[in-house]
Amino acid sequence: MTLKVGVLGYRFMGKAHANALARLPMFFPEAPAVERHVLVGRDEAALNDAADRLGFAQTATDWREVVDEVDAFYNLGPNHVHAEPSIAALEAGTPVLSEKPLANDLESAEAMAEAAESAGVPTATAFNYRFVPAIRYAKNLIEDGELGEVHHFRGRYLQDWLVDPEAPWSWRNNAEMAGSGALGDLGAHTIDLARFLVGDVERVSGHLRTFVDERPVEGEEGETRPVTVDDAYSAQAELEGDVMATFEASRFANGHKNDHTIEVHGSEGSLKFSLERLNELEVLRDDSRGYETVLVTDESDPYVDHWWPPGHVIGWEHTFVHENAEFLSAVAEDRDDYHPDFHDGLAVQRALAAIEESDERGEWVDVK
Ligand code: SOE
Repeated sequence: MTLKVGVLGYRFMGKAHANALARLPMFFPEAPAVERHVLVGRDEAALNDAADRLGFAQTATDWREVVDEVDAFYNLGPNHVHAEPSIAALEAGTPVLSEKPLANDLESAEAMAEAAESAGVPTATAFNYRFVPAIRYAKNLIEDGELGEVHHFRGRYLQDWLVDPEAPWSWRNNAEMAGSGALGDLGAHTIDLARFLVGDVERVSGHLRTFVDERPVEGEEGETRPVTVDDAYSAQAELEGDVMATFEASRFANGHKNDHTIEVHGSEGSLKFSLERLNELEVLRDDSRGYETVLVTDESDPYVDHWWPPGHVIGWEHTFVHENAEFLSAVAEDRDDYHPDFHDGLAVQRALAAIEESDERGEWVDVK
């Protein structure tokens, strides 16, 4: 059986997922056969060009024509577009992958998770960093008790693409469209990894900052639009199991391009991960004098046997291949054990909302 995949959105994430779908037959032959069946977008000229480049059989300008005639619907649109098409697909019984964060606000995320519950089909929130071999290796270390009792989780996601005040305005700068800025775009990934590696976020104290409050509109000489979301956030948090956590993300961290780092400290050891060195994990074991750099490229390491011999490293794009292989296998087998699903996406959205509420109230807030 070949799964027909319909995809809404054809820019950055459209390319990442189309590339992943194209890699499956060669590197994950046990995953279901898939067809890049239909690409959805509004601008017909750009859409047709993208469909050719990304290898889609056909195009559509209205997602309503697509959601009930594909075997899986990928919603890769801006955050404010995640809810309506995804809920319509679920109501038609179609499994859905939505890019992260799940939505632009908590109410929409709750509606998406409810629709997923009612539909009873696989869903995915595309937190792709769960599919880095080194992150899976880290999870296995923690679950095997190698770090002992976890005391600290520390996550930072630093970029610098907006530090130039002349960098143009985009939907990511608008509260109605994005929901939040660095918090939802980058912090969502870190909060999801905290849930994956350690436990749920129970209580937060958040701080948001906007450094540049208006930006030029690309192609519109002299026109500017307001920035209504955060450029950076930091938060302290308590995680399930009395774990002390700190979270931070910025789009103004000069010199950092896509620097997502995770650190976990336990009673018996510690680990450190950096996305800019994603094939490695720094591990401190109880009896060692210092951190050991583990090159996570052995064939016994998660996902590595699908690629190359030890030391032939992989990259950012491979995380999408792993994510697609896992999700589409769950779709083909109609399994309900795929994670991160819409309920995981909602749990992250609740933490995002609590961080924003804490910033507004200036006090600690429980994550409901
Ligand atoms: C922001 O620039 C961004 O593209 C995020 O939206 C992605 O989720 C992240 O993986 C890389 O950076």
